[in-house]
Amino acid sequence: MNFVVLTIFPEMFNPFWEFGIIRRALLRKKISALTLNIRDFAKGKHRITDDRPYGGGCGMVMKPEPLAGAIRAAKKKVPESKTILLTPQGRTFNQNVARELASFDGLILISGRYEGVDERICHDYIDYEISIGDYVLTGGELAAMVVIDAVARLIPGVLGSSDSAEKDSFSCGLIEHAQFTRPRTFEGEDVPEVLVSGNHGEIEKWRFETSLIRTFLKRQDLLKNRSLSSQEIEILKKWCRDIEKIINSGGKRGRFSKVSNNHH
Ligand code: 4GX
Repeated sequence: MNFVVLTIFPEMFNPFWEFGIIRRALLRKKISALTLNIRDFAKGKHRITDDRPYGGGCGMVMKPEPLAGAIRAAKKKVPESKTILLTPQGRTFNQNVARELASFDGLILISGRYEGVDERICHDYIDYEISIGDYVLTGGELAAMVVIDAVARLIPGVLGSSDSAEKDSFSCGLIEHAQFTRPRTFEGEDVPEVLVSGNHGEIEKWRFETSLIRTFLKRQDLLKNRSLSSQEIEILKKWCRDIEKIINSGGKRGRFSKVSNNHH
């Protein structure tokens, strides 16, 4: 995967390329990264990239000519690429969009500043308009980093086998199971017994059940937008039965009174 970023603040990306998995992926040539300064494609002594909006009003608009020049230069560097504008008007970014983008050879990401870019750029040069969420940033740079980060880790060889992308949250539409590491007791709270049992079948079962229940408790929207497997239906039914037992017993002490210690 070849990433090209168009921005008037290329230095913002330096620390992003220089740490962790992104740095390793660059060193191993699993991805490439290039930032082009839109200002380098602006004409005149002052290399101005913005101008006042036609029709008046506050704020500034990114001029079309420098952006068009930068996009043409980016396409020359990475011919087989899609062009993405980061904008609050775009399609909301999620794991499915990340997967779709990861299938391309290259991505040209345009990080705009000011109130936006000239509409004629959007019409003629852009394949995708993407928003990373419904809030307003001061520029598209952080949004581009979010997209690059999520896409890069889907490229084969970018993650080590120990942190495979298949087992991640969202890859199967559920959030992750709870995680624990040493010490076994932390501030009076123990690690669930099953995780130290050494029984891998039981551990897998527990993890699957907790990720399903955690999704139900924290992100019901994810379950509503997805079909359930028969195994998942069985787990949810078991929880329904357990809840009914509590209700029918009037909550007297018994097998279910310690449910809050189950680390779901
Ligand atoms: N998800 N912003 C872009 C300037 C702008 C406005 C319109 C093009 C068209 C954002 C987001 C975001 C603020 C980045 C406005 N550029 N980008 N910028 N949310 O809020 O992606």
